[in-house]
Parts: sequence; structure tokens; C-alpha cells
Amino acid sequence: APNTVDKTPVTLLGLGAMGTALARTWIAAGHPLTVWNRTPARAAAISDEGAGLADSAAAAVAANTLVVVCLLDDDSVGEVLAGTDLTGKDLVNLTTGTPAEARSRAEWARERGARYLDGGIMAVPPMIGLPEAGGYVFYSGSRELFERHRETLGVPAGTTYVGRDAGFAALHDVALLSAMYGMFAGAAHAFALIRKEDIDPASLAPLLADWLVTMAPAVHQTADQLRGGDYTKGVVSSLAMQVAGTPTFLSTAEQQGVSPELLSPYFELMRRRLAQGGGEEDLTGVIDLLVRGPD
Ligand code: FVH
Repeated sequence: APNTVDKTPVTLLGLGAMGTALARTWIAAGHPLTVWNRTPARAAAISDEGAGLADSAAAAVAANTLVVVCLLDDDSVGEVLAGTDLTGKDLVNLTTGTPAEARSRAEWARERGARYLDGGIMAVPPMIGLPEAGGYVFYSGSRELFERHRETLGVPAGTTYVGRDAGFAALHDVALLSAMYGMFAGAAHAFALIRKEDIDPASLAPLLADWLVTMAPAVHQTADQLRGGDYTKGVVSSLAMQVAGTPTFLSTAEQQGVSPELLSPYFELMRRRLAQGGGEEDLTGVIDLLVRGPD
């Protein structure tokens, strides 16, 4: 049996796929765990594994100081916590939401006498409790709360604190996932190009994965250019050269019977930056075209 001495008791509201994975790690690590879920059957399963079962969200919140919520969305967080007494509680919200939702939820919690920490989970349920899988959680909001519960919060996955602004965890979460979707979009186009050829997708996959890993560190140069304001610093492949190459990509897509709809918006931004005089720059100027309004 796990050692439960000195282990912070945890209340967990929400036992979906992610909540269940979180719950199992705290039980395995010996943290006394109280759970509640809207659909009782899911909570019963975790109760059989060693968690205490509360018959209402209010009772679950009352059971412990550290209250973790992992629900579908911000609306469900509001609904579930509405009838609970949060006075003196340490509320950790691992529900995915927007930065604005996190900020207003932090204020909402403060008005109810709770300390607040927001979390953005960079993992899927099978990665929870497996440090070698590389999953982690961004946290933002109360630094004191993060430090107080750092060890407990580190049980399911690694922790990365990104600032006192409660919206920053969600912002980092969405930023990284947005980049991931860009990567998936590029991979989708690459697979589409070979789809009708006698090329095994399984032979392209490792080449694609290696190439993406090789190119990924380019983001460090982008960051350096953004910080310094000189988008020509360290340029290897100028924007002018890259724009000159875009017809090759578009013609190849056409020849392969592939829609350019994933590539074209990015190429259009490259052309606009070139037209503004950014030909000697890297691709960094595209970022400024995306950002709307004054600095
Ligand atoms: N699963 C994943 O791959 C991703 C990985 C990254 C982080 N996300 C976010 O984590 C939150 C929870 O996700 P989940 O995977 O646990 O989601 P579900 O399995 O769909 O479970 C949803 C839970 O929320 C409860 N719930 C929904 N609406 C309400 C409501 N109005 N009142 C009370 N509870 C509600 C639901 O209860 P039930 O359906 O079992 O009764 C589940 O406990 C989420 O923000 C992801 O974006 C997961």
C-alpha cells in the first residue's frame, strides 16, 4: 500500500478521461482523494480503487482545502462550483479554457474567498502518471499556491509555472497547440502529395518526423529576431528567395491533384510581407501581419 503519511489530501471534481487518469496517480501516490462526478457511475469506479466518494460537489469541496477541477469547459466549472463554499480553498482549475475565462474565473474565485491557480494540460490521458511520456501542465495565477502544492500537482505530470496572470497557462496551452495544428496541417499536405503515388505513407512518415524535428529549433532564431527587432539577423533563406519558390509548391500540388488550401494562406502572408519591403528578412515579419491593432 502507498505511504499516505504527510500526503496532501485532494478533492477532485470531474472524472472524465482526464480526471480519471489524474485520480489514479494521486491514489497510487498515497494522497487521500475525495471525488465527485456528475455521472455517479464514473466516480464509483474510482471509489473502488481507493478514493472517497462525495455525494455532492459541495460535500467534495468541503472535504479538503486543495480542490482540483477537471471538467469539460468553463461553463461546467461555473455550474459545478455554484453551490459550493470556496472560502479558504485552494482552487486549481485544470479545465481547458481561454485566457479570458481563466482570468475571470480567478476573479470569481477570489470574490468567493479562494486562492486560484489555472492549469493547461499538455498531455493526453495515457501520458498522465508516466514522466517518460513528456507530458506536463502549465500553471499560472497564485505563485504561493503553486509553491504550496507543487509536489502534489507534480504527481500526475510535470509542472511548469508561467506567471501570476491567471490567463497565461491557457495562453501557453493554446499557443503550443496552435503550433501543433500548423504542423499537422503541413503533414496533411505532405501525405496528400504522395497519396496517389506508389509511395508507402509509412516510408514517408519517418522522413517527415525527422525533418520536422530538424527544423523545429528555428523557433529560437524567430524568438531572437522578435526580441531584437532585426528580422534579418542570422537569415539563411531570405523571404524573397522563399517567395520565389512558392510557385514550385503550388504547381506540384496542382500536378498531384492536391488542393493548396492549407499552404496558400501562409504563402499569401509571405507575399504581403515581401511587398512591404521585407525581402531580406526571415519569415518573422509574417508574425506582425497576424497581430491586429496597435502594439
Ligand atoms: N482528454 C484529452 O485528450 C484532453 C487533453 C488535454 C486536456 N483536455 C481537457 O481536460 C478537460 C477534461 O477532459 P476529459 O478528457 O476528462 O473530458 P471528458 O472525458 O469529456 O469528461 C468531461 C467531464 O466534465 C463533466 N461535465 C461536463 N459537463 C458538465 C456539467 N455541465 N456539469 C457537471 N459535470 C460536467 C463530465 O461529467 P459526466 O459527463 O461524466 O457526468 C466529465 O466528468 C477538458 O477541459 C479537456 O479539454 C483533455
